[in-house]
Amino acid sequence: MTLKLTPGIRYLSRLLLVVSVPPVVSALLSKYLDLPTWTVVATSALALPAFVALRITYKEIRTRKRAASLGARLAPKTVLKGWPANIDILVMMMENQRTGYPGDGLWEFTARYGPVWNPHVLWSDLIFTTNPEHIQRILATDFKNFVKGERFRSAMHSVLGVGVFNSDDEMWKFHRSMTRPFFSRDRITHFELFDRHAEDVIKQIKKRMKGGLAIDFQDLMGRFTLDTATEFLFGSSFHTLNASLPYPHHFSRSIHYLSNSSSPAQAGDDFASAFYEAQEIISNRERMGDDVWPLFEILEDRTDRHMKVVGGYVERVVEEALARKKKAVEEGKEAKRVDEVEEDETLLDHLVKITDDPTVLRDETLNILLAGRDTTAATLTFCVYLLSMHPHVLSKLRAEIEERIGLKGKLRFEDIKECRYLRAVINETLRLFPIVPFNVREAVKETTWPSPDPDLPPIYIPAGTKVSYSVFMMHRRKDLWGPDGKYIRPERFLDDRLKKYLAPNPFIFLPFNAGPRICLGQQFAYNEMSLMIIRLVQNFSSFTYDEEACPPEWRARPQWREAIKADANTCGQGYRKATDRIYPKMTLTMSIAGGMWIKATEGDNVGELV
Ligand code: HEM
Ligand SMILES: *[C@@H]1O[C@H](CO)[C@@H](O)[C@H](O)[C@H]1NC(C)=O
Ligand SMILES: *[C@@H]1O[C@H](CO)[C@@H](O)[C@H](O)[C@H]1NC(C)=O
Ligand SMILES: *[C@@H]1O[C@H](CO)[C@@H](O)[C@H](O)[C@H]1NC(C)=O
Ligand SMILES: CC(=O)N[C@H]1CO[C@H](CO)[C@@H](O)[C@@H]1O
Repeated sequence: MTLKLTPGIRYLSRLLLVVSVPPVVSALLSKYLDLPTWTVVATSALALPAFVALRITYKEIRTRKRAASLGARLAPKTVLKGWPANIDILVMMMENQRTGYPGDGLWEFTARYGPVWNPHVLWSDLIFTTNPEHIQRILATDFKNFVKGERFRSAMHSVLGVGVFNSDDEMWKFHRSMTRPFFSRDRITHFELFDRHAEDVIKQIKKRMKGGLAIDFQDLMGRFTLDTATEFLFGSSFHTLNASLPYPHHFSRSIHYLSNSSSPAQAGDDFASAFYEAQEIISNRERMGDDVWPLFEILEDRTDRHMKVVGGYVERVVEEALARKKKAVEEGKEAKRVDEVEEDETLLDHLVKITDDPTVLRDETLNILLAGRDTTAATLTFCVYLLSMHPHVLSKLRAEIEERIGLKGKLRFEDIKECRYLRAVINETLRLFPIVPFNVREAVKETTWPSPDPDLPPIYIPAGTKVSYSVFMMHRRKDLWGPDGKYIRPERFLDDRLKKYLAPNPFIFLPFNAGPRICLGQQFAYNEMSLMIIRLVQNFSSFTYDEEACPPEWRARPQWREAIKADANTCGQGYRKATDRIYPKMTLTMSIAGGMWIKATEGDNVGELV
């Protein structure tokens, strides 16, 4: 039997080492200097808090000195209720994560302190920014100085291992260069693959509509992207679109769990939910912070159970791929070039040409699955949510598709490039609901950032500081996007507003990040999403959002409607919070809590459109 060290045990043993220094030292001193016992006890008890207090004070003084010598200032430290160590802010953030609308509590800080501030929870610095110039530094111009870092890696490791998402420097370069050729051009076979699975989606919706009940479009998109991803990554699809789909909560809660076959589709459902749970756990670790989360995992690594399900499946697929390669080599067929990707090659086939290491293969494919699947599914879901709430956008989109492609029949790969309004609709979705809403990096060396207020000195960033940035909040700033920034206006990506706001300042729109770590799958995602939306719009003339079908505990909270009154105090965000009829929820990525339930009308009833 092997004894596995849980994250909590590892953390506590490090802590114990530190805590035991004062008693050991004072015990030794008392032995040699012959001091009374009470001094030993007293110094032991007081030494640690004194040491911690000294360290914090020393760090504070040093930081101020360094900042002054560079002519810079510190980012404003936030105060909420003034509890010690800003514990109240940690509690507020955890509570909002559980029940709030994204950005709750943070907009108030931004209104008070400007776009950069430091919540300074448990005396540790975290520089938070929604400023495009700072985000540009982090991602592009000062890229080398802002890494994911050891602390991020240790929180993510049990799920992401050492893949492209979770590595820095040379390791990251290795992973990125290994995967890049696979995404280097538009692959027609992918298009055919998307289309096959999209047809399954349409069939499922039509089938459900015949019964007159709503369908959870988010669940459907999760299946669509899992089926396509497993096929292009591994070569065989899970076919989860073929399993029984969940029903609205008021129809029957239990039906959801009734399917009890051991079909591959069921295995796919298990895989998907285990992977989701694991992601939720690691994103909570990141939120709690490096000194807190290990304490919640003393008895077990909470991801273990889920990763057994996920890893078990991936390891099997990797073994099969390695066996195929071995066979090919034995038959003398292995002459493919590593820097080229065959048209019908899966990612895994491509990777086994480069390495035989099963861990690298497992981690890399899981990283791509994580990076590519939920992001695409959620964006499609938010997009159809917006279409259902804004029928005039849908009818304009439908008109474009009718004109450029036609509402019936064959779809050619080249055609989707013609649909500019479609891209603008996708972009507007990504602006208001960027799927990676918050992100974090770590400064390697000290640096300064330009002050958002030109009358004030630049902002000092100490070495080793965590910096967090929110694309979600930046995308909603009306000083960057104009007075109509809070409304759904796809046209802003096509008309004068483009020239006025985005074109001169491209770093205000970063749904895929920027710089050397920009999303590898951006083009791939636009293609997959465009195809799915075109097929939906061809087959259906309207979508109706069905709030009643969503479990009550996950509907937009009634009190959110009040937020409109706090519009000014929250930089104009009260409007969105008050009008959105969904509950956007964050793990590592953002999705809709309780699902996104819709009804759809088939295409023949075009006349009914407003
Ligand atoms: C709408 C869909 C998508 C969105 C919004 C999105 C967004 C992002 C973002 C924000 C990052 C940066 C994360 C970070 O560095 O912290 C990222 C990275 C990445 N994305 Fe995407 N992504 C999408 C789809 C995809 C797809 C379909 C794939 C692949 C099939 C993919 C593959 C990757 C990879 C491999 C990285 C890591 C790049 C690196 O660290 O060097 N993404 N994506
Ligand atoms: C989907 O399910 C149906 C009926 O259960 C079956 O006939 C069909 O072959 C399945 N398709 C796939 C692709 O698994
Ligand atoms: C599912 O199948 C297992 C064994 O095949 C059985 O024990 C269990 O009761 C079934 N569950 C449901 C909900 O039918
Ligand atoms: C959408 O955004 C992308 C950047 O992510 C940009 O390259 C593209 O031009 C935009 N297209 C439209 C039509 O808005
Ligand atoms: C299931 C279904 O009816 N799908 C149709 C959706 O629309 C396209 C374009 O007209 C058809 O080719 C599909 O058969």
